[in-house]
Amino acid sequence: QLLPEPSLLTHTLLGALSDDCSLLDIERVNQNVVKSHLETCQYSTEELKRLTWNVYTPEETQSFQLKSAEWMWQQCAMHITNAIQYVVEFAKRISGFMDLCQNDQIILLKAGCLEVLLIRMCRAYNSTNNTMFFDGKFASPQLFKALGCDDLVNAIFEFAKSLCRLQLSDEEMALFSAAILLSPDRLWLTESQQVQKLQEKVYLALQHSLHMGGGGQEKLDKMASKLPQMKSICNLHIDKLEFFRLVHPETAYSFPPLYREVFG
Ligand code: CLR
Repeated sequence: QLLPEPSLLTHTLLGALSDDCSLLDIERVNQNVVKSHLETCQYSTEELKRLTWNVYTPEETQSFQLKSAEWMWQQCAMHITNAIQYVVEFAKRISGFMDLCQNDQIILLKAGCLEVLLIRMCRAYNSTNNTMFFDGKFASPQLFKALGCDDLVNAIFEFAKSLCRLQLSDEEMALFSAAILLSPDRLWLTESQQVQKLQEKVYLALQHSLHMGGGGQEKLDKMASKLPQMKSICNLHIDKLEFFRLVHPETAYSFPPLYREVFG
């Protein structure tokens, strides 16, 4: 046999590439990131599975549609803020994150937390009926009509659907989230070198995990191809929030402080 098995080749490459990142290191990074994800993902897979058929009735959906934009934004901002707190906790548990200077920790979280939420979201999305877990039950995109941003909501649901098709495991989601959070190219980072080192380790762990689980490079490419879509959803969210702030300054002012800080 001329070519070694992919996993062997990966071993050889990893062994040859870095003395400071052995397979043992990679395994340690993997375990730390996956554990952090599972401890902070807000809803367990079992819990979500158990609730799959808990869908809002047409009457309930309509009552949400009849709410004011202010009320609906307030509710969504509250749920998103709550979810962000779990993402912050996830970041804190990633080895090395807390060793970064506080300035960089904040920059990474501000820039990456919505992207992490978008990845986590596919756990809370049911593609068989196009619904998303929201406040205890599964909601269709129409339920969010009162927000007045159908394009954003539809883009979010579309993204969830397309990410779901990749059928990421919790391990893959965990490593993907950590790799995105630890992006060394975020603006205003002071120690981007250090961030890059952390990201490299997580990336190697993700690569390693994908090669073990089969699919390998193809799946990694598909994951990477989702990044532009995530960026555009983040930008659209900022646009919508800005517009809402113009029309309803008092309501926007009463959004949770964490939400305002992250997206302000
Ligand atoms: C994402 C995964 C988190 C838990 C969570 C909390 C809030 C949810 C979010 C998930 C998915 C998207 C969501 C959001 C609340 C409002 C938002 C349902 C499940 C919808 C799409 C409306 C967008 C509103 C804009 C104003 C941003 O672990």
